[in-house]
Amino acid sequence: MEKTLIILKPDALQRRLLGKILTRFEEKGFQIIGLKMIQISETVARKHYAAHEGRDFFEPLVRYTTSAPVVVMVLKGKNAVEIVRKMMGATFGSKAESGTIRGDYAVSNRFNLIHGSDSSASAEKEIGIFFKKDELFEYNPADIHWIYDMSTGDIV
Ligand code: FUP
Repeated sequence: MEKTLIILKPDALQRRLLGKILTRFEEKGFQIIGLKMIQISETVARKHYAAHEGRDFFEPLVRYTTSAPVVVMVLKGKNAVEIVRKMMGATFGSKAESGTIRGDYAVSNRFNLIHGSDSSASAEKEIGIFFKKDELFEYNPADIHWIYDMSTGDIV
């Protein structure tokens, strides 16, 4: 099972889209193991987006990310990183396919509603930035045997 870090960005909260987006992940079958509302500090935003430092969009991106509260969460599931990225759609709202979160709810190339880790290694790093150990929960979802076929010993 893989973990991934999601940020429902300031526009998602301001536009009252939190419930709709969260529902997609719940209905898909992911397990929520951490969830909270925070306002991201400038220091944390710069650290989280360090890979983009020096790009022309970096400063506006930091301003956007820190401009209002966000919801951060950790999802768990088989291939969670790749599946969540597919559900999010392309980076630019204007390019994202219909049926994806950005494709259905965003037109902007910056205000694109959601962040999802782009690899398992980034997920581990990002989860460490946003969550303390005691804010993440280990529990057995009641329906896990109907989400995956686990009868063979594998998760299928
Ligand atoms: P993604 O992984 O899809 O969130 O996209 P990136 O890591 O490439 O970019 C991070 C954020 O920077 C995007 F969510 C939006 C913003 N961005 C811009 O504002 N302008 C750009 O040209 C590219 C990205």
